[in-house]
Amino acid sequence: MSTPLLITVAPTGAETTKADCPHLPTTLEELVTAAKECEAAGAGMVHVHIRDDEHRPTLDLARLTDTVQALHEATDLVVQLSTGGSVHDPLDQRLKVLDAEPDACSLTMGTTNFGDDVFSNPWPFVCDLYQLAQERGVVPEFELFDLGQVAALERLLGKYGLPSGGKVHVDFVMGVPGGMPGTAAALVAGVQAMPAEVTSWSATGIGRSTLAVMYASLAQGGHLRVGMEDVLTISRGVPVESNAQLVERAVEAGRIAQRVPMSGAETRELLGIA
Ligand code: KMH
Ligand code: ZN
Repeated sequence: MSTPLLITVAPTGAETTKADCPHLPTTLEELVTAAKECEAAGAGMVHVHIRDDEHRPTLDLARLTDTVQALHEATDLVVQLSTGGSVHDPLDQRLKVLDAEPDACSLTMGTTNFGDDVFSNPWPFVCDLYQLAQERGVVPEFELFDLGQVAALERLLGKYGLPSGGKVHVDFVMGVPGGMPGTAAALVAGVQAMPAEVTSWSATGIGRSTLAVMYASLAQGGHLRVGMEDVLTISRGVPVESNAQLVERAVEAGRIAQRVPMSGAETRELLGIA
């Protein structure tokens, strides 16, 4: 019997420049094309950061709204907007992301050193964003960069109850310089510490930790996030050509583990999205 596998694709991120990586989907057209290819390859959800006309990260509301609509028209993927944005985005703008009416949003459970920068997620902001997501019926994906953030999730759920739809989906983002390492040992520790309310979880390893985290997640029955937000080489020194290439690799790893990729409709059911 095969078990379903959610593959979330994070095609763009906020950290890589178009100049450094011309294959990065930074325009709406490129993003929609990438999303369609990734859906055909086996993705069920897309985690979205957008760029402006100069390919710089932006949280412009009109662009975000157009992006959600375009992705809904072109695919059946669950559209998850990033509320993390870039390390330079102010907290009030990050709250306004929900005005674009996505199916889902990322919600990071605490402040993390992020390379030489700080990814700021103070507790009052986490609480405001969570309550706003509950009000708006937007399903959060709780992004955990560190083990302390697993405990913060338990605290949040204890204080404010379950998300819209009643499901609790977690994504371990591992291997960020400043966060937990992208190792099997760290993932085992994170999974063991998860609150009982968690109904599904995935993991992604940044950079060279990508394969270690992928196999560790599959070994524990977890789901996967892949994409050019997280890794830009397919093997040592070999650049990724497309996001679909990373989804295809995840599908293949899942196949060996007897896991079958979930469609957008199945992903909606998993995450409690109406
Ligand atoms: N770009 C990072 C600073 C998220 O999308 O919510 C934050 C990030 C997390 O990528
Ligand atoms: Zn992101």
